[in-house]
Amino acid sequence: MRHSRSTAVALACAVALALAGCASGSAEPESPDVGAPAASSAAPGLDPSPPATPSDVAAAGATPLTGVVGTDDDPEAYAIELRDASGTPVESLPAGTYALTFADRSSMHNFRLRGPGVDVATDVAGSDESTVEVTLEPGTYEIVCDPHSGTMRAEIQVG
Ligand SMILES: [Cu+2]
Repeated sequence: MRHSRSTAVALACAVALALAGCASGSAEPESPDVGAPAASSAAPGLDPSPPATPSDVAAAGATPLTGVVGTDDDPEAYAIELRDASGTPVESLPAGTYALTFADRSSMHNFRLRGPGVDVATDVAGSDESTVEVTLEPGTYEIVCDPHSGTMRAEIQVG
């Protein structure tokens, strides 16, 4: 009994030493080379998806549009507009790719743009000032606030 137990302990130590020696032997030369690229490749892999998309879209040259609910003075006002880069409300647009930035600072309205190939919207609750890329095709699009679609609605003609 004693004999076999001490043999097992000795074996375990030998295995542990062998593993430790093996690990440190291979880790020393490889850890600087392998560790650095793994860390730096993980960061760019995570970065592009969440925040980079909106700003990259705007920087890519797509024509900017702003989807506004409420008014500049009162975010809860019953108004909805699609504005061009100069702030002018638009009712018609040439077909093309646009960077639509939401200006939804209302807790009871949302902004939805819907039409051929496009259906983007903010949440009713909370603010959303993010940017999405939309490609508008010839046809009729609508901007609408879902909870107040009877009054907060307008059509945009794309040609
Ligand atoms: Cu509304």
